[in-house]
Amino acid sequence: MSANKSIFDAVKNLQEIEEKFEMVQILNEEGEIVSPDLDPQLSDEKLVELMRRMVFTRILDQRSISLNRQGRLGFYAPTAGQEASQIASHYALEKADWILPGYRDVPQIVWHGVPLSQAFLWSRGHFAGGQSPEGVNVLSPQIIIGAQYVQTAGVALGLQKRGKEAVAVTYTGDGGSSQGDFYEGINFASAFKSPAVFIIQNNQFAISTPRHLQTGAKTLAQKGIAAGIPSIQVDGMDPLAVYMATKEARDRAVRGEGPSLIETVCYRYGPHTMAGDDPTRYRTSETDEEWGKKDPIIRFRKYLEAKGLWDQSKEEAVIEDAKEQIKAAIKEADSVPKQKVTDLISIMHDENSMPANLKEQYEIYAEKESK
Ligand SMILES: Cc1ncc(C[n+]2csc(CCOP(=O)(O)OP(=O)(O)O)c2C)c(N)n1
Ligand SMILES: [Mg+2]
Repeated sequence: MSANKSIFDAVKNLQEIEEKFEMVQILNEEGEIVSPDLDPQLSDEKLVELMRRMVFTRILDQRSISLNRQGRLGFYAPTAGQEASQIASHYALEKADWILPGYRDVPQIVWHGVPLSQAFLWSRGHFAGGQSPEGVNVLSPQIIIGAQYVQTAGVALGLQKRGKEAVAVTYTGDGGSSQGDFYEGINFASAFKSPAVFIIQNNQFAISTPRHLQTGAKTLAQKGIAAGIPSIQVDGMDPLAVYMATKEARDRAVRGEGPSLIETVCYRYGPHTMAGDDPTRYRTSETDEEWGKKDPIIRFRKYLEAKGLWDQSKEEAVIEDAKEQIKAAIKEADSVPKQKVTDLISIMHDENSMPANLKEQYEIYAEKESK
């Protein structure tokens, strides 16, 4: 026996854990159910509604890109390719749940009740875009990578202390799962057994950094294990797998069994944001094509068509409706008065509580703006 051979085989220990993280799939690329035992058995009506939301969201992405190019939107992070990860996970939630999104997660907050016009104002950096209507449990999309994971631990703890039957759900990316905030958030929520659902949308890139350079971990899901959190990796292009995983995680959280972590393996078809990155510099058209074949909408369409639940005319009606709603929402966003410098101060402080230096500036701008 060699002198430096340890009695405990730590390498084998790691391998055994990593091997357990197989990617769970329910609906394959051909639109066939491959894991009938895991099928969430959604009613026909619910299946159709899920498809409607995914198609609507794809159109919202296309229109947002073109509005951005026309200079009618500000910051925009494209979502095409991530509809199953975003919409099917949101579909497993209830109105009482809290969503803590990242900058790419605008579709989920829109389906949770944030008016589209307000999402557009958020894109423009207008403060009104960050003010969720009463009863819509959504925080403003986070720009600081991973910060929403810490906030989620706090919101979940708050729900727990108030005895609410609701969970806090958050999203980050493959890149976000390398942040300190990510680990702090999942650890804290697990230590307190708080009702949180942590979702990592692994879309393969953090801007131009590929997944394989991101971490030494074989899966991102396994990162939850160190925090003592039930964790799963699912096919993030499969709406049924994402729905099932999120529903189970939510059920567990409201039963008082603590947080869960879900890695959705997916792909963003577009650029990182509309601020000018060029994906052709860090990935190939072959990779794009390979992922295009896994498309969540194509496979769900096949599945629903085979069941006689979907056809071209239904899809066209959704597309028309989406275009109309988007048109009306951008018009509404345009009608909101432009924000003023004084707004930026007065939404933080009332006149009596303003620090003296801010009050001075407030008065200077109030004077200018009155002209
Ligand atoms: C703390 C912090 N560091 C760096 C950035 C700059 N940044 C913006 S997006 C991004 C990549 C994030 O990638 P990922 O988490 O995979 O999410 P994705 O954009 O792919 O959805 C980085 C590094 C930031 N916003 N915040
Ligand atoms: Mg990413």
